[in-house]
Amino acid sequence: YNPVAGFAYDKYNSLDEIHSEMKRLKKEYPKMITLIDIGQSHENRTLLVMKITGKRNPLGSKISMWIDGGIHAREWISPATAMYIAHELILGYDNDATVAKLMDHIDFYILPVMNPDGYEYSREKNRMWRKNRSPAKCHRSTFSTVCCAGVDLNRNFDWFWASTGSSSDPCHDTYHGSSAFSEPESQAVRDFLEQHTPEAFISLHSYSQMWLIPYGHRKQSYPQDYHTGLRPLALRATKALYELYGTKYQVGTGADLMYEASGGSHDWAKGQLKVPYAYLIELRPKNTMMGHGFLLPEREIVPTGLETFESIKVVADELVAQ
Ligand code: ING
Ligand code: ZN
Repeated sequence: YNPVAGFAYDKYNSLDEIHSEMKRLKKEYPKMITLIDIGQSHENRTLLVMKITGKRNPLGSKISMWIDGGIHAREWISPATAMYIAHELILGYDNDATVAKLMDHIDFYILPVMNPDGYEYSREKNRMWRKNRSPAKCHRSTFSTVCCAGVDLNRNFDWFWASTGSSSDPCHDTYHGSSAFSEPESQAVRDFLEQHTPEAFISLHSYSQMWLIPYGHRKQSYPQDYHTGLRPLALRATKALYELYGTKYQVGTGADLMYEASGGSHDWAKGQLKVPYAYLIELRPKNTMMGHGFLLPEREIVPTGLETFESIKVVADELVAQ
């Protein structure tokens, strides 16, 4: 981190660089920003949430929106996009009346890196790492015992936990953990959200350009307001996203569009916490780009941030309108 050059919003940054930028923003905009330490990872890294809100609050009470990034270690565009959204909100407050209005009505809670140990591990040791860095557990098969580290945090939430699209083998990339919420990272997010139940919940992932709606654990399984609320808003949000650069998103449940998977945070947010608008966004790119789907070039960080911000504003605007 170079304090003179400042934070590079067009680069993939380390956890330290991201946390330093969050602290710098808080210093520069103390009335808009609060930093909240919601817990620690397995390796004792801080799970740092930035609360961003307007200085004026005409209603006297606030609705809130949660955005997390970096639940999966190798999906580097997701923390970068979370930081970009925070930056657009903060700078927009004094320059964009639309953004200012949203911020005067909504508390935004942004956790840019939900899996800090995995993120650093992906940066330093294994670019394709997905899980957290939960200490190795051993799995006995017919012929041998193998020990592996890491739990898939997006299989560790308490929504049909350990039923579909997840593995009981600690060596598997979708290992669901020893129990629902066995991990400090998922526990911290659960505890915080139970205290501050938001009206919208958005979890940023990559890749494939899909706006995923609950439920992902079974095909053709939908919340009762899927067709009247969740899906119409997702279509409007992805339309606004499309209008900036023509980036196309598919809209639907993860189970219908890809595969069934239980224990996802967006499913838990909707099904258990009853967050009205809970989504999972699979950011750029669309395709694997010859096996490099997670390696989105840095030149696409800012365009991804800008187009995604357009869709976030649509969701936020819906919360204010209600
Ligand atoms: N994708 C999600 C995953 O956790 C998902 C998408 C969730 C699909 C739930 C189906 C059901 O597997 C990423 N990026 O990992
Ligand atoms: Zn993911």
